[in-house]
Amino acid sequence: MQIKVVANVLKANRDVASENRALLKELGIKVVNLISSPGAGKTTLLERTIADLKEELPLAVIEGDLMTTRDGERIGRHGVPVVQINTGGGCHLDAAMVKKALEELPLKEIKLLIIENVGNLVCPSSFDLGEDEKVVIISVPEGDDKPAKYPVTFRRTRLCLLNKIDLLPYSNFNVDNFYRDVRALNPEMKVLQVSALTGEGMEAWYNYLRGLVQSN
Ligand SMILES: Nc1nc2c(ncn2[C@@H]2O[C@H](COP(=O)(O)OP(=O)(O)OP(=O)(O)O)[C@@H](O)[C@H]2O)c(=O)[nH]1
Ligand SMILES: [Mg+2]
Repeated sequence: MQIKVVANVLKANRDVASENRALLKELGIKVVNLISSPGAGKTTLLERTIADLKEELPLAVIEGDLMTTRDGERIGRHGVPVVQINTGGGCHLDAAMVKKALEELPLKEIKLLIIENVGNLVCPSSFDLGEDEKVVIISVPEGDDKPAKYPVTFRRTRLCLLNKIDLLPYSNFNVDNFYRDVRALNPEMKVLQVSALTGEGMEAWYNYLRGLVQSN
């Protein structure tokens, strides 16, 4: 009985995600679902991305957070449309939350929507939101063993950003071990090394976003 209920929740979520996907496709909007542990740098990466790309790529952001509007306020200061979702304790966003948030965004004016999921490396990857791509961020201080220990998200994504590479000289993070474990889980995974703080490596991430927006 318990298993049936969970299955129904996931099926109901998939149905709403399909509606979101169809609407966004019709409008020609590409969608990225950003997933990471708390503090890996999702909002910092978004802030720099917006500052560097907003004139070139009209974009909007949906912010997911348990309780506060702090990340939404950080994004709002950059002058792009943003909707903050508070899950009230829930550990991930779901498609119905995103559907409601879409009603608040000027969809006809944007080409790219980036969704910052709730900081959590496990649950968010099980809930389709209607995105084109899930992107996972791991940061250097978390340790190089995280892909092997939290494998599910790495099997469901095609791009991993290794953030906070400015901290590599002060850390025992082993980049070779990290790549080995990522490739063992997902041989197709593309990895980009970035620092959202210093801007190092960010151009490759921007090229990825440009390519996504131009794709069919
Ligand atoms: N050194 C360094 N610090 C960074 C970098 N990116 C983010 N930070 C710092 O990491 C901390 C957390 O960054 P956030 O961007 O708030 O992380 P987040 O993933 O959005 O966090 P949650 O929304 O709570 O899950 C902040 O103090 C940032 O300044 C980076 O590339 N290098
Ligand atoms: Mg954040």
